[in-house]
Amino acid sequence: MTNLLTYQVYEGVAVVSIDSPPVNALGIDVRQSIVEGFEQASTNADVHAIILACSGRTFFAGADIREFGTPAKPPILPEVIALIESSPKLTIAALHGTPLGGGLETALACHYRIAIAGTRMGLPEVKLGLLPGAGGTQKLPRLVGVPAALEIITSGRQIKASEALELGIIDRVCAGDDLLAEAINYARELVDQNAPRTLVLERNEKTAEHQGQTEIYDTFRAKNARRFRGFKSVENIIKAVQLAADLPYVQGLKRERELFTELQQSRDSLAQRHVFFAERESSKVPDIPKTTPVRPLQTVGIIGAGTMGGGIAMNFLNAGIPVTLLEQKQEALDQGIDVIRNNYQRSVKAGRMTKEVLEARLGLINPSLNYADLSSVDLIIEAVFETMEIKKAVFSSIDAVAKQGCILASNTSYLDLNEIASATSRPQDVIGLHFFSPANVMNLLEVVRGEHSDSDVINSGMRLAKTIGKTPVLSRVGWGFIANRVMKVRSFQTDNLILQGINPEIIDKVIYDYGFAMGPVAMKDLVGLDVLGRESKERTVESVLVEMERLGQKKNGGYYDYDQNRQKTLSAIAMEVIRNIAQEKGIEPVAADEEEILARLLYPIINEGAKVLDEGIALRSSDIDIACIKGYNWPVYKGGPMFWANSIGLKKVLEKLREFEQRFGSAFTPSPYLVRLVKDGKEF
Ligand code: 3H9
Repeated sequence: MTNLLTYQVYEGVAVVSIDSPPVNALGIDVRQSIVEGFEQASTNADVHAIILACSGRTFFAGADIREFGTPAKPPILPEVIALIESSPKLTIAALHGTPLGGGLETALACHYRIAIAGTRMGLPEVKLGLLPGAGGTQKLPRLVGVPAALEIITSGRQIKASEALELGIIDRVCAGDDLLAEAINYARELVDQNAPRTLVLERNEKTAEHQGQTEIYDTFRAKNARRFRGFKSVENIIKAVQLAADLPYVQGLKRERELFTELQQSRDSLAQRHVFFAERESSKVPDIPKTTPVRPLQTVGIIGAGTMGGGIAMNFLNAGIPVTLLEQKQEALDQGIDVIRNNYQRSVKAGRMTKEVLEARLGLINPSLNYADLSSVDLIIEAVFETMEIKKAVFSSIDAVAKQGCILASNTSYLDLNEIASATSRPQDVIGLHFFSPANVMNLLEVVRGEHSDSDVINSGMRLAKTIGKTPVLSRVGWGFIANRVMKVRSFQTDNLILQGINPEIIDKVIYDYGFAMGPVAMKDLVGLDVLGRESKERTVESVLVEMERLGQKKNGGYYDYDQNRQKTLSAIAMEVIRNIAQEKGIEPVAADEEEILARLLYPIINEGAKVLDEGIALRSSDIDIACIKGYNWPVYKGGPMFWANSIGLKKVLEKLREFEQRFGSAFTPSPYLVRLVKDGKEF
């Protein structure tokens, strides 16, 4: 018997229980253990029912993602599932934690499923650029029908036990919290009643009504076209679900396997698997062990109720943490709270929140005009105007009132955190908590480690990210930290390309086609040209457009004109301004095809990423990937700039940068770190 398996028989009910921390992923040892347990139980004449369960945190949380890309070792999961399905005994899966992907597929091989309340199950393979490849696409529609299966599998969402019961994915929710005892009783009940032993694969009643229909899939595609754009796995999922309705199970299963294999070998899935592990890695700080203490986080103070401060506040309110929101003037405070209320009201209108929840969240705000009201909070986040003078004054005021042990955080995007910390008597308590706009939506939290930040303060910053549902990335102090710094170079190159006569629409198209939601020129218009050009004293296209009161989408259009439906057309006025500025600066037109435009826009980001690593600002290249994905919506199926660079080949990237350096100057000078990596034949 492998040491992952516990096999016990309780008066005719065998319990096959697996223990493989942390999440009972279905790696080779786990698969072997299941087979071992089932073989024993299936051949034992005294056993009438078999319960498949797991100990630890969760029922199998899916296939072992680390095994993908390595040669498959038998028994592979579909074989294990077939073995369970061939058992002559009554079979029951006892679920807890997060039965996901292959885990749920294994449960669907049993005749019955019981789950403890709090269990969250699903088929999240889409998030890894995959589809459920062990029967999930063929079985879920048989249980819940085609429309629900399409929604569940393409979203990859987790379903609560209560909803799973309603949908028919499971058969019973435990009344109490002793899963095993209730599963054994349930097994006895089923045996006593001589309950039917129908396998999910034999059930066709839910799929029959959609057999031969194509419209349902086309409508689903069209309705979700925007959300699905670029995700190849979604198309394979839709095809596979259609097969469940149209083909006998065995044939559908065979096609599912082919569609799965195609995805598993794709670059997109490789990128998404990289992102899965990168996301988990980013919260680890090598010199700060997990055992480092965390400071309490019961209450928060936020200084500044503007767009950023309000958005930051919402994160804590959503997590049930009271927020003291501080402003200088009553009017600004009222306005800030109104914006928060309006944001929540939009959720209520969309049916994502109840009025009671809205009121409860707003009830957690303690509005204030007085620094003294921050004296008892555990964490203070400053989100005021981005100038050093103001930030230092605010930190000095915070220092005067904050209790001992309070974490003092700045949301600065570009400024020197160490200088800000120097305005206090306790730089060890100061960190950066850099949120990305809109702060209640974007998932990135850059935790900035100051020169003097204490380990427990950094650890607390990393942990609090999880509390408020963000992914933390640790950054050292440096202009723009990680995400803003590396992405800023794209903006700079966009300006250069425009002045060299490249059509802004083409620039936007290239970036959109790569997978971003919006091109950089359209993005400028969205953010507001007045906001962008603030630091610059130079006469630029944007400064002239702002002089002309063309501020972007919000007023008179910018690079584009906008109709009442926000449909855009390139502005003749803006094009004229571009030509004039190019002439003033003596910039000659340059021809570039789409491939070159893409390289000129994105290779400098890779280069800047190399510098960020070389300077020790970021801990690892995968952190830069996460920062760009979570902070700037870099398409997840490209894996982030550094992963993408590896997949292109660093040698090719370096050669291009050198060519651009020759043609366009030092903005493309390769980072010595990148040069070293190529010389040593290494990757990021
Ligand atoms: C699949 O099943 C394909 C099949 O359809 C077909 C097959 C033929 N594998 O997230 P956490 C590790 S595809 C390997 O921090 P949490 C994770 O890396 C799979 N490792 O904990 C981390 O390691 P470390 C479908 C895995 O409590 C540790 O476990 N399933 C796997 O916040 C703890 O993870 C999924 O996509 C795995 N499957 O969340 C589920 N899962 O400590 C993916 C986790 O070294 N997993 N690890 O950093 C999850 O969504 C979350 O991990 C889970 C726990 C919700 C389970």
